[in-house]
Amino acid sequence: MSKPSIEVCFTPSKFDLYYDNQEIVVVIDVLRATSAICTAFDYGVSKIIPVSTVEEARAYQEKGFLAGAERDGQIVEGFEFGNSPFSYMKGNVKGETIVLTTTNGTKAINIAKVAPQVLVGALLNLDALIAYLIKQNKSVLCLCSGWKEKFNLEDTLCAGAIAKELVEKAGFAFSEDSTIGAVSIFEAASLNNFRFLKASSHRRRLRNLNLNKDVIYCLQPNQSVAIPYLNGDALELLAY
Ligand code: 3SL
Repeated sequence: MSKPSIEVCFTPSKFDLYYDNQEIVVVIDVLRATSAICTAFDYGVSKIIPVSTVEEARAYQEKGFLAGAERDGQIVEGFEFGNSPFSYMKGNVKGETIVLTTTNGTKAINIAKVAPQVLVGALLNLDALIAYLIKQNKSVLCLCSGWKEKFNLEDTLCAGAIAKELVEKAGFAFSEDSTIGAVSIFEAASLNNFRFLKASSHRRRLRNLNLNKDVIYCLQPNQSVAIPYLNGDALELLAY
């Protein structure tokens, strides 16, 4: 039997080039959507409905849903939540269903919907996710959310961490240069993510918005064992 593969796609617009119809897709948006989603589940949220546009989020809000919306790093006016993991730590989300739209992350999740299984990945849930993927022994595609279709370092670094472990610990195969590049970026960071990403574009953007605290939180590996997965239109917590 052939070995399962692990590959990395750097941006959502290239998804069709890399997706092969059968892989588990892990959507990654380290700063900050997938980190905020893991945190919301850690703090008891029941479901998150990821939508691509502010208009869709508003339509849900008008039907009475709690909703979060972020664009360019800031909470969109009129919404309860943005994209900060800390906004989900206040005991205000327990048992709730939240509709969420973010600049890149929720769009990437919706693009990945064609896959048989869509999981949410971040540095925060890294080891739990890797252990789960190794157990499945199925091919995996890491989809980096990037920034407005541009490559970014933090999602690639996280994808590289996943790829390296799947290859070294479980013998997954790979053939794409994007995967080799992602692993090299993870190795170059040599576990000092904060320093490695110092000059990165989204760290600068979030620093200018006084969101350094969010960055520090999101760049810590293994603070969570939550693995959110897409069940129809909603993310739920995987029981594994
Ligand atoms: O791009 C996204 O989906 C967001 O994570 C961006 S931000 O970190 O909220 O600015």
